[in-house]
Amino acid sequence: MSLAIVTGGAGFIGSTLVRSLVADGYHVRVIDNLTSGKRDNLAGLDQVDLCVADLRSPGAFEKFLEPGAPVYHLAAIPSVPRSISDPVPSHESNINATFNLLQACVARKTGRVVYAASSSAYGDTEVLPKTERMRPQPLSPYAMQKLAGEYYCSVFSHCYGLETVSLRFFNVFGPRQDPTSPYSGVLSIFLNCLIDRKAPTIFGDGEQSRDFTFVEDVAALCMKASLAPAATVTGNVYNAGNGHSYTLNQTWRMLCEMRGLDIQPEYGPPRAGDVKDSLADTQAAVRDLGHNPKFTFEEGLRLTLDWYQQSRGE
Ligand code: UD2
Repeated sequence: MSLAIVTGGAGFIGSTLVRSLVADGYHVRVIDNLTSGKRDNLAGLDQVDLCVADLRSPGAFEKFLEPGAPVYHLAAIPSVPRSISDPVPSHESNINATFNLLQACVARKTGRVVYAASSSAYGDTEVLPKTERMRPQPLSPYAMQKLAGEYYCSVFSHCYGLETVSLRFFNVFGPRQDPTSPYSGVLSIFLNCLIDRKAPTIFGDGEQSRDFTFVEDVAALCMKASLAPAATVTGNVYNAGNGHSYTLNQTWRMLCEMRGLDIQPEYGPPRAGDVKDSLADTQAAVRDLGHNPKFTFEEGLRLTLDWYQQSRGE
């Protein structure tokens, strides 16, 4: 049985990827420090070892890497506002830990590293959709940190021959996304407000747009990125988006319609570091990686809503 390694595999996106890998016949080794990841996210999976280790300490995890095994690097501290209010931990986890991991992958001669980059790297562009050829213009420490990780991946490909592919995730949502923190992804918050029949708070006028991408489509793309021809993809960066965007106002209206409710959102001040509009050009990922998102936004929302209801026992 083939081995795959997933950093951050006990987190929301990581654990979905782990499930997809297991379904594909892999044995998966998860490296996670369990700061935001949860053992529960991996419950019921036999083909998984959880190695609790922190990538900020190089000596702590190198032994868990194996020659030739593909590595999916999803461990990170997400959130634009968290990186603004408390930049040191996210700097250490998003840049230093990524550097440590890449060095260890070279030393241990692992297989290809697929890196979870972020659409935030684009910042505000004059033109939509956002293509990989555009100059990055990060607007927050988080965006800058994720961009630094991409650059390190490309540099490690060029200088050390480590195969890497960076995927710029576009606002991933789905089951297991934790709605309980003030830094939680907006859809996890909206969906739980909907279940509670409560008004969400929208930061700004709600006309900002996002290319919300269902987590299973992102997991599928990660696996494709790991297997795509090395000569075509090594060292490259690709958009991992759905290719459609919705404003927050539209999204909340859609959710209310799904439930036959009419709840007006509350509005608060715009958030520092927020990107105005986000929409992925997916052509390069389709061409080079075989990206083929299967879930429309509405399908993803329904599946996620069902999951939250079940997990809350409703
Ligand atoms: C960024 C990245 C995303 C991913 C993520 C990780 C962009 C466009 N996207 O997501 O790809 O890397 O960071 O954290 O940069 N909001 C509300 N009310 C709430 C919560 C959020 O109005 O209760 C707004 C928020 O101001 C923003 C939008 O919803 O305009 C999305 O916020 P988010 O935190 O879900 O994700 P975002 O776009 O910062």
